[in-house]
Amino acid sequence: MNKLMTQESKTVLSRRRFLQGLCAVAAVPAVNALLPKTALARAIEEALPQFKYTKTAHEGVLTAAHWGAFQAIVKDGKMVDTLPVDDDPAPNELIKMAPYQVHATNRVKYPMVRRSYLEGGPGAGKTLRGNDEWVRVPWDKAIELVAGEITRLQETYGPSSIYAGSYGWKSTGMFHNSRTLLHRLMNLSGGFLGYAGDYSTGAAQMIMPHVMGSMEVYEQQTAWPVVVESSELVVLWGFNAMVTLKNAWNVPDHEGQAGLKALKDKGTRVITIDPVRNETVEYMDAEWIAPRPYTDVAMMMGIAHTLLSEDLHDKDFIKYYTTGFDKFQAYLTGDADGEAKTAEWAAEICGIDADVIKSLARDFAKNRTMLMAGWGMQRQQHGEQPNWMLVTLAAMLGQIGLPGGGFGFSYHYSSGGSPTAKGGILSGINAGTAPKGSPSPIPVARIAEAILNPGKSIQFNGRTVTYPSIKMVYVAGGNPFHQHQDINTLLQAWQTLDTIIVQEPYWTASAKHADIVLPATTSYERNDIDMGGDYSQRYVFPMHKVVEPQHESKNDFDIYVALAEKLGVKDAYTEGKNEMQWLKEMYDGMKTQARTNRVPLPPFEMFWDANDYISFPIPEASKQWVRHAEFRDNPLLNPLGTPSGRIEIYSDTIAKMGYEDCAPHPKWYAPREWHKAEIAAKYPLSLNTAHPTQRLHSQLDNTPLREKYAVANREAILINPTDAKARNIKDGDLVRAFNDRGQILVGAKVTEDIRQGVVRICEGAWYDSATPGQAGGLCRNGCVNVLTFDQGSSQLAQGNCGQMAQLDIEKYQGKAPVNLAHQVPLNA
Ligand SMILES: Nc1nc2c(c(=O)[nH]1)N[C@H]1C(S)=C(S)[C@@H](COP(=O)(O)OP(=O)(O)OC[C@H]3O[C@@H](n4cnc5c(=O)[nH]c(N)nc54)[C@H](O)[C@@H]3O)O[C@H]1N2
Ligand SMILES: Nc1nc2c(c(=O)[nH]1)N[C@H]1C(S)=C(S)[C@@H](COP(=O)(O)OP(=O)(O)OC[C@H]3O[C@@H](n4cnc5c(=O)[nH]c(N)nc54)[C@H](O)[C@@H]3O)O[C@H]1N2
Ligand SMILES: [Mo]
Repeated sequence: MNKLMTQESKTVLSRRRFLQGLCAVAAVPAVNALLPKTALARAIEEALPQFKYTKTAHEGVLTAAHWGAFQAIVKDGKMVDTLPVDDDPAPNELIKMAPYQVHATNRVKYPMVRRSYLEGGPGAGKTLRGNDEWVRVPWDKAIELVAGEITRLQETYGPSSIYAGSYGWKSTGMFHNSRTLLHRLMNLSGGFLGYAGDYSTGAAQMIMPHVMGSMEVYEQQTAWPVVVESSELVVLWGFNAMVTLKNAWNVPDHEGQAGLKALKDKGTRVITIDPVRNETVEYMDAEWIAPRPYTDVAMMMGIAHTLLSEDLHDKDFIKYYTTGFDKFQAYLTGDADGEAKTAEWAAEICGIDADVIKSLARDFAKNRTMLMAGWGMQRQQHGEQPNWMLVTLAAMLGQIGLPGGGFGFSYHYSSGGSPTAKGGILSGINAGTAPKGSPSPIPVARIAEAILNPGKSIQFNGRTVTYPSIKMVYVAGGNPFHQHQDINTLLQAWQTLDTIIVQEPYWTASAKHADIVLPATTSYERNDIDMGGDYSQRYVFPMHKVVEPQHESKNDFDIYVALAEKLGVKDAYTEGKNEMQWLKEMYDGMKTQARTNRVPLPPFEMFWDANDYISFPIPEASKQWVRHAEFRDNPLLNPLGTPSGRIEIYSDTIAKMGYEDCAPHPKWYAPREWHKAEIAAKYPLSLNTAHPTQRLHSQLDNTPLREKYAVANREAILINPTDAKARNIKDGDLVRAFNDRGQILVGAKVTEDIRQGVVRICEGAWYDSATPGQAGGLCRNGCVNVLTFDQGSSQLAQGNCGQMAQLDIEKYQGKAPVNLAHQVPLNA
């Protein structure tokens, strides 16, 4: 069904098959009862072309995860192996870790309560968090404690005292969505304090609507086939898709890797701009340009200045499709502030020769150029600017809306650019409606500051946000002790709260710092359903329960149902439906949409029993889709969602906000920590905290894949040979990395693949302090957020600055301490 078809022949075909489909449907009960799964799946595929019969599909149980869809092989009640589905173009080795996820030795086995809390109630022994004893309690007792505390706080302080935002990457599945299910419970029981934005694109998603009228980071990109066909030069700016495409928010379709491969096979010129010679540079055999970290905006300005001074910019495009270029131009030339942002000026800042900057400008202008950017460089102070400046650069090149030109901010994420299918879309369970009087959300990455500063007001995208007095944090499906910056401050914030509840499959650092830990199942212990391909919406995968819930763990849903019952809202919570009834309802809604699109699907029971999946057809038009082509064709009929309807290179809206840290046009701001700041005298190295290859953040750190990346049983640190030599550090050495905020142990990987003066430590290593419960302790596993600072990107976006910090390193001299990151606490 993936063959190229004309629109007409497809309609005819699907109509014919639809009739056959009806016959199959009529025979459901008989077929279901009589045929083994293989035969059933084959019979459905014959009748309904959107149903996928895969050869390997029947050896195990079909399920799916952030790492891909796979067959789980079960022996004696245990998951022992996995096989990728047939048409995954880039199967991910992470699926091999599923058995270790289920049977991990550090699963939370029973509901557990911190001893002081159990004995003294909310707030008792709060500074012992992270270093107290644990007591096992029966489920009834745990539910009673949690429900009782929700009631007490609602009655005493109201919903703003309960932070139940619970940001995080949980597991895939439209139903067992730990976060949405938590919000649903809290909305039914009085409301809660939630969050705005996210850690991924905190700065970009706030600035882009002012500039482009849409977020750009989570929207469909010009289709990969168009890029392969039309782009003459592809620039990967802070972009490492060969790593970041491994996993996706829904089940990945891995079409992005197929796109990169096609580009490589064609021999298209690819340039990567990144302080690290990353896996994508290697794979694409790309030209590697390594600027100093956090200086990309200056480098882009140098390119823009060259375009302007050599008259290479597209004046018509600027005139018809943008607004405010004149004001930016005055800044660029120095008319406005006396400093021309020339290539020489940029070279001084970013450490790339002015000649290279100039030739980039000429090459960009000469070719059909696609600027693809990742998100690492916007997870920085003034992280709004790289995206705004890259759009400005693309506007000057005048190729936005042309096939293979312009910019793209999501080719590295969940396969943006994978052509969109025509079928049906699953909607997940919803959070319900926030009751009247619910507090307005806080920017997600301001959580520690909010806890420590009740009553403080901050600016956020033109609004004032006042932090309420937070008494309780409820986490389900996220890991704050990895995700958040400046862990030592987070620890101090945590130790002021009345109550912390963590619902988790594992004894993560977040669980270890809680009061009540509720054991959650993994997604392999329950039934669910999800889409495959965040952008393509191409697949529907069943996620069959592979093994029974381990130990005393319960599904998030069932935990909330028990709480809902205690809180008197059970019927509203469940709507009278159980797991399979919810799944059927979701499937049926999707099936109705598909039928409208003339794509017939089997009934739910058949889909479920056949152990196979749905693959929707991709219309030809999707493969030719060009982002912003409609705007380019007719900007009056198809204006952007900005106030002017055009690309805003100068924004009146932002001007009115009057923020000194976010000007109304793209601007270079020297960050508070970088190689030229005063702090660099003490801490000369600049930090890069990219996303890990063999993990999803902190997930899977407790699996054998660890052996592939850990050095001396710690998170690895990439060090340039010059920096290593100056400190007498050799490959494989244990290294202490430190600054005024904290210290961590890491293992040295000395390599030319990183620019001198820069070190890389991936995010996601589990925090394990040598002085548990006390700020400042050495993290024995190498959690990089011990070193980062906790500040908003600017008053506009308040995004996190996780990809920026100065530090130093030294060879670790003492006896290597035992790494307890993946151990369960005593008594647990
Ligand atoms: N310095 C620095 N910091 C960063 C970043 C960076 O680049 N640099 N990146 C940031 C980004 S982009 C992100 S998205 C965040 C990610 O931060 P998180 O989303 O917090 O990271 P995960 O490790 O995915 O945490 C998910 C947790 O949910 C648990 N979990 C999984 N499935 C379930 C379930 O079904 N139920 C329950 N109850 N729990 C479940 C997992 O065991 C795990 O502990 O980190 C951010 N932090
Ligand atoms: N394998 C894997 N895949 C993932 C994830 C994961 O944890 N593991 N996480 C998922 C999530 S939640 C997200 S948000 C995305 C993250 O996607 P991204 O944010 O794009 O990923 P990062 O690895 O943080 O950064 C990408 C590249 O930016 C570079 N970079 C960092 N700072 C700078 C800088 O100052 N200048 C320049 N030019 N380059 C810089 C890094 O060296 C890196 O190669 O990935 C998703 N995919
Ligand atoms: Mo993210």
